[in-house]
Amino acid sequence: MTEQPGNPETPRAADATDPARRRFLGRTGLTALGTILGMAVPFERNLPAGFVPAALAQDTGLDLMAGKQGLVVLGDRPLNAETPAHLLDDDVTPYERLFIRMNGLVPQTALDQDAEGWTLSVDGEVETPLELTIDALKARFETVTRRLVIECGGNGRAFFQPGTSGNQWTVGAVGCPEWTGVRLADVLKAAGVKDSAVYTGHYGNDVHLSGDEEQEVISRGVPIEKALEEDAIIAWAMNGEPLPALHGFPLRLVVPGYPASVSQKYLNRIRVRDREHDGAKMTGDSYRIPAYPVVPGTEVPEEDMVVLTEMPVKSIVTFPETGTEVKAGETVEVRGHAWCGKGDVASVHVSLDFGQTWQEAALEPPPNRFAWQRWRAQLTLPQHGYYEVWARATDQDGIGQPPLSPAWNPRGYANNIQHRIALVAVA
Ligand SMILES: Nc1nc2c(c(=O)[nH]1)N[C@H]1C(S)=C(S)[C@@H](COP(=O)(O)O)O[C@H]1N2
Ligand SMILES: [Mo]
Repeated sequence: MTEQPGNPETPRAADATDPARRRFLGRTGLTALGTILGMAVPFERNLPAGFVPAALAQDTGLDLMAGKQGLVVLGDRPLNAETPAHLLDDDVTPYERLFIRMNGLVPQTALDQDAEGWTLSVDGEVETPLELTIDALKARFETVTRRLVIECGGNGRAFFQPGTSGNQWTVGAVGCPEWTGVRLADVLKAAGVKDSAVYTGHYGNDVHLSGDEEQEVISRGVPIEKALEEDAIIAWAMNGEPLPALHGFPLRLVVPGYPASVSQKYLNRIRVRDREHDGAKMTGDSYRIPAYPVVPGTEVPEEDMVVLTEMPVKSIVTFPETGTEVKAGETVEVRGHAWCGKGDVASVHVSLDFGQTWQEAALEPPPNRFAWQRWRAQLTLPQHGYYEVWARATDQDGIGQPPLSPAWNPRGYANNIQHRIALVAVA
């Protein structure tokens, strides 16, 4: 199972399992409620045991959304929210507009911004296992700052026919913040990767929705060759600030080009494996696609599913907002971003006539590999009426985005269907 909102059996069960609530219950007890709220609780004696007052009930995560602007919440336990395309216009995605994908609960250490004693272990198929504090990471390895796209493997799932289960992401489970940290490759090299190394396995300290602290929330990995490329970083900062609670404080991996599920938040361990990693959400049909094209809607035997690796070429239109009115006969700038799991995007084209003709957009080179690339096109809507702008990016191998959903797969991954917006021209 993957990408599916958790479903605690009853709200009460959820109350009892939320770590913040358990802390409240464990540390303070209900008698302290009046003190915490700063007011009398006349019927306090009636509160049933194990009950958490609504004023302190933060397990939905929605309170964590306070600093976000304009995101669409798809689920609150776990918290999942995407960004409308027109709010993704920035070259560097600010905190306020970065999508959120939680498979479990935000760990208390992140909520408290408490990195005291945090270490990153590197073990498994390495010559010298490492246990690095954040200070040691900063001291031992070169610090790099990179703009890197993270895109959920399920972005675009909503467009598959027939539908597939999981969060119904449309176009906004993607962003391109600026990350600061050290190269994953440098850390792995310091540990000395053995010849037997095949894959990485990533671990974090977020809490499973069941509340069971032994249960892994998500633990994915990448082929060792990918991990040893210089692009992936172990980050402690996003856009010049310590990582926010929602995005992995105090450390996260950012492995660009692959589904963002490999970019482990709350990172505390990297285990080098001698086989394909088999952590939570690596097996079954999680982040896996059929090894061959299948008829939409068919069941695919588990042994025929392979791990989703490189994300396909994609683009979005971020300006103007869909539905905008423009003047007929006047030139309007249409713009957006394009990115690709293979590296640089080769070209972006736009169509104003439902795909009959295409005009090449101006495409900027990325500031660094795996950053998204700005594209712009000047369009003139000839007369009043309804128009659509379709955008199509093409990768270095000449493979472009399809006008309809690409290869259907049981869990709805890697949908790079062309993005389109509506424009209305007025006389
Ligand atoms: N520890 C941890 N890391 C995680 C996840 C998670 O649930 N827990 N979700 C993954 C998935 S599926 C995605 S798409 C990205 C989302 O990153 P963001 O929430 O910072 O946008 O984080 C990845 N890393
Ligand atoms: Mo994801």
